[in-house]
Amino acid sequence: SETTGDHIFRSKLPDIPISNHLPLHTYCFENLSSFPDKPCLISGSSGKTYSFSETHLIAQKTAAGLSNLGIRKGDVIMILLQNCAEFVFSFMGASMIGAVSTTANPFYTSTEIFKQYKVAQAKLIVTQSQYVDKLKDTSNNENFPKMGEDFKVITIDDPPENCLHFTVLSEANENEIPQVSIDPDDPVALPFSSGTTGLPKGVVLTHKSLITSVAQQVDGENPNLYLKHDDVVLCVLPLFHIYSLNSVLLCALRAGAAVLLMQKFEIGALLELIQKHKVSVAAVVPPLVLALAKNPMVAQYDLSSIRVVLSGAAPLGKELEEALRGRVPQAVLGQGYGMTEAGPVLSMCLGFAKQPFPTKSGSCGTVVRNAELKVIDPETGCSLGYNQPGEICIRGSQIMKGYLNDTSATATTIDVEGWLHTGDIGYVDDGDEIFIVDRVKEIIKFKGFQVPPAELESLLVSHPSIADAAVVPQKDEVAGEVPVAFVVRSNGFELTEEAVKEFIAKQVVFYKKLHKVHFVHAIPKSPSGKILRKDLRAKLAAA
Ligand code: AYL
Repeated sequence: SETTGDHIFRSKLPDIPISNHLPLHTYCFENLSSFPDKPCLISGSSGKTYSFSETHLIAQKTAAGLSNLGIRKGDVIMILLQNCAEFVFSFMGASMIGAVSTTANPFYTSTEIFKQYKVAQAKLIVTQSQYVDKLKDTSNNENFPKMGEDFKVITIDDPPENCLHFTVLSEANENEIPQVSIDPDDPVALPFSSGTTGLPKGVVLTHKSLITSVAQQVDGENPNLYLKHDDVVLCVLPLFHIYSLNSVLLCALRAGAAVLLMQKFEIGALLELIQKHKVSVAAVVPPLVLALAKNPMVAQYDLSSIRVVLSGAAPLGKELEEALRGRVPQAVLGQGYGMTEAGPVLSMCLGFAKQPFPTKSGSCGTVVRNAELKVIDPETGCSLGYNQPGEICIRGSQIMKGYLNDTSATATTIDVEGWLHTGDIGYVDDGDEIFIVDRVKEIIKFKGFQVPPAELESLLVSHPSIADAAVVPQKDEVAGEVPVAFVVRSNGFELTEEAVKEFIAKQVVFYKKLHKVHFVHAIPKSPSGKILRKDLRAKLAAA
């Protein structure tokens, strides 16, 4: 169903056969018999290592354990964990019984967790004991879901009251996995994203989408992202975000590389682990590049094992890329460009290929193989050729099936011809490299994390003294962007900036906190009532 005259951009690598008829876990562990005893998961904090066969076996036990607890095909479990081996066992175990994992940030507030829990209709939550308090009802509302009754809670450490220990999963009998038949179009992952507009929505990623995306990166005779059996891939970015889940975990499992799990980012510990475990592939975000490029501690460590640095999730400045080059001169530096809804990877640096291509600084890579990319004029929808900036659209089997229970949001994101509209403005240069120059969607990116303005706006207008509000990004040296608010007070002028900031801070995870509040008399809007975000952004830039 190709529109005549569309200019379609393709990878420089040929298409490959992709085994996307398989269930995701079968695909990821398909090559296991050639490296059963190789390290698969390495815990950075404890040093504990699980081989590929151990990882596979514990995932199978976890599958049986989930089934014993009543989890059936199509059911959703919530993984509310920092990076750890149990994350992997839970995700793969769920896949094995046809269940779906919705991943959430353990730093979320109780309200944020329950919003996602409700929409996803999760039946069970895997977490750490320190987060269990957030799962308790503090509202005394009768309809509030109850721990142990409406949902089960499993903790990977000592279980508090009404919770079960992870061993009920990981020590179950793997021979008791129920027989389920999994269709390639069945969901397996349900990350949340606000996409181009509005509140966070469940992004339905199927077995087929994730296999296709992983294959586009690491499969074929000349993989776009070449991972070797002796690679150690750094997993410091959170696995609850699709970047790390897909491009680090699933890709490494498929390729037979080891994954070094770090619970959280701390520069000293990170450098120590890179040196100790001879990390060879580092997946990072621009603020981490900043730390590696500028922190004086880096000079005291041996980083010579690093051969690839992949940056993604937010724009990486050329200057920063050059600064990092000075620190790891032996490594290939490049970017991946992704969007949760796109499965997530749209493009990847071809300098990472087995037979690499030369690439340019500042580029986000070339469109992945087995996919089509086009750039359209945001006004007319007409497709554009080389070097002309417009909205980037992607088509292929890797993109999401749609938003969960939201056909209208799905229809505004994926058009009738199957093109997913990203809301990113970019162009493809003569060398087939993609450069992102702007964003037409609402989303604010704080260190690569999504901050949906609509969520903060709805919280703001729930305040009795706020009549109207708009939240937009402001450029920031360290975080890339930070959210700032324009607020219309409803009665008098008592409400202070501090009070507004405090009101929001109590209700949201740290990266959604407001950095500045501007009091205004009215929010600029279009005749149809849409906030004129461009005008507000321009106001900030001028200030
Ligand atoms: P979401 N450069 C500029 N902007 C980027 C880049 C990049 N390299 N990557 C992502 N973005 C922005 O859903 C862009 O606006 O997924 C995009 O629409 O949290 C938005 O972030 C999507 O945000 C990889 C590499 C996954 C990157 C990703 C990104 C997933 C972020 C796998 O290998």
